[in-house]
Amino acid sequence: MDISDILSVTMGDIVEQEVDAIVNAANNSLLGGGGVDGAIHYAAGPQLLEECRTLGGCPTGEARITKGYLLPATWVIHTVGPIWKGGNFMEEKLLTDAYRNSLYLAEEHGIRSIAFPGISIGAYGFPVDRASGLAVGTVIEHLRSGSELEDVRLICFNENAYDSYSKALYEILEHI
Ligand code: AR6
Repeated sequence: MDISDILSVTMGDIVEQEVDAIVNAANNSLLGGGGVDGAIHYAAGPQLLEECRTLGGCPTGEARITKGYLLPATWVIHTVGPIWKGGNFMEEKLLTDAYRNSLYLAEEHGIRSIAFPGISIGAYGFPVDRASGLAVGTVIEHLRSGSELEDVRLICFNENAYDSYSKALYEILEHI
């Protein structure tokens, strides 16, 4: 298996991705918000919020799945990244958990293609260079442990994020 055939870093809007599942960087309520969460709810339509109301929220680092409604994606995997509080509050473990639990949930639902935003790097303030290394490292570890995923996209919304996630991917691929 060649990781670089499966994992990619691209600039784009996650709501436009034609994949089995997109991941939402949500909050503990799962009842919507700003940033990518707001964009996903807007594009999916009000039925997404109706289904989210039935879920009873989501602890930080865990993930929940709903349908994609008006999105091109069939599913939305909602995960909650940590709020950055300086680095001593399990932020790195919780961000790793958010990626890992989203990937597990995807495998459980037979999902083959998935797109992630930069979880926690917006309103939640996680330093981009640390977040990108953790994101890429966690996805690669998952892909190497018997995954059925064929297409994993890390979608960046600005050039700064794009540079950081591409660099992390390049550096990790060079060392495996
Ligand atoms: N497609 C891809 N990436 C996007 C899009 C988009 N359409 N829109 C924004 N981003 P954030 P967080 C990028 O703040 O840090 C919400 O209010 C954005 O540029 O959306 O995990 C939730 O309800 C940034 O790089 O998520 C929570 O309360 C990245 O997505 C809180 O924000 C994540 O930024 C979660 O904060």
